[in-house]
Amino acid sequence: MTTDDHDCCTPNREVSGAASVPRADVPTTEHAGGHSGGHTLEQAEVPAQQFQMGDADGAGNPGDGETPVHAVSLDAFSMDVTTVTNADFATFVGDTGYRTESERFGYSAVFHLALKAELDDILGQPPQTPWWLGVRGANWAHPAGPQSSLDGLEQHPVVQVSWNDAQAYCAWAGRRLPTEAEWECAARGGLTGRRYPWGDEWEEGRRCNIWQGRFPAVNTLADGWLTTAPVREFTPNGYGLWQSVGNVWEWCADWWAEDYYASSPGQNPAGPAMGGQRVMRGGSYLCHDSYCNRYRNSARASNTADSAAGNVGFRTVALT
Ligand SMILES: [Ca+2]
Ligand SMILES: [Ca+2]
Repeated sequence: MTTDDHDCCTPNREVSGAASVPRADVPTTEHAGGHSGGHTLEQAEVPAQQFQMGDADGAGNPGDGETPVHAVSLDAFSMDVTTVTNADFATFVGDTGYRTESERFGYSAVFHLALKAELDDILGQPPQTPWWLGVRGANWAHPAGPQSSLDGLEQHPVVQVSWNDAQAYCAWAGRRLPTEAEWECAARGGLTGRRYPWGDEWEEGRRCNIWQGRFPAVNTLADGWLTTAPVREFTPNGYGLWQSVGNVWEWCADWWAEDYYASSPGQNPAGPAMGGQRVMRGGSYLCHDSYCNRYRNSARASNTADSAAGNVGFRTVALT
């Protein structure tokens, strides 16, 4: 079965936490400085082009709005070949003293099998997605809970970062989040109408980091990873992008709207003018063929801008 909403992908902040946890101040980008020298990720050059955006093979979930397939023209852009790593994010935090939203709220969402915390630290458990736990002390530096650390994870994607946190990083780096259209164009790697960044073939455990086994209790680890993999595992696509599908969801700049493709502009679409949630793309280590097949080029999901979880990160593009 597949789910009709996005709750399986990541819980939102209000659902995963306890009602007793106070709201945090919304962080600002007061540290904006355009210190692009601090952002050193290798770049993929995506040429100006018209591409076919959307689900061409009917694999999409009802309600995700992956259709109609439509032509989109984009200007050229430069994009990080990987998601921002823990080492990258540590440079940003070291330079600015920025505190992420999970630190300000005091908790974040951790997948149950990854938990490294006392039971007392579990503040909430969404009834619809009980594999997510709201965990006190979980944040980017302690992604699985207060007893976890980043030791050995320097080249893994930063996680437990909200859309607002990603914006703050971009402001510091002098960069921006990709639009949803840019993200899909880059993920397609120059191929047309394919399901995955490499084509249509599937080789279990060989192509990307998702879930194998019986979700959410049994993971055979056929691809080697229960949670995040290093950002340069598997094979990059035709533009040199690593792991656009699988590993971690990636925040995009756009507001979310299920029906956006029916009316989106054909030239450099930047999403609806307003909304309640932000777009995420690419799926994560929790995706599974039988439950949440959103590890595809055209798959779409969303969450509130203050939400964070252990399977959501981001990559950036250059300002033009
Ligand atoms: Ca895996
Ligand atoms: Ca990804």
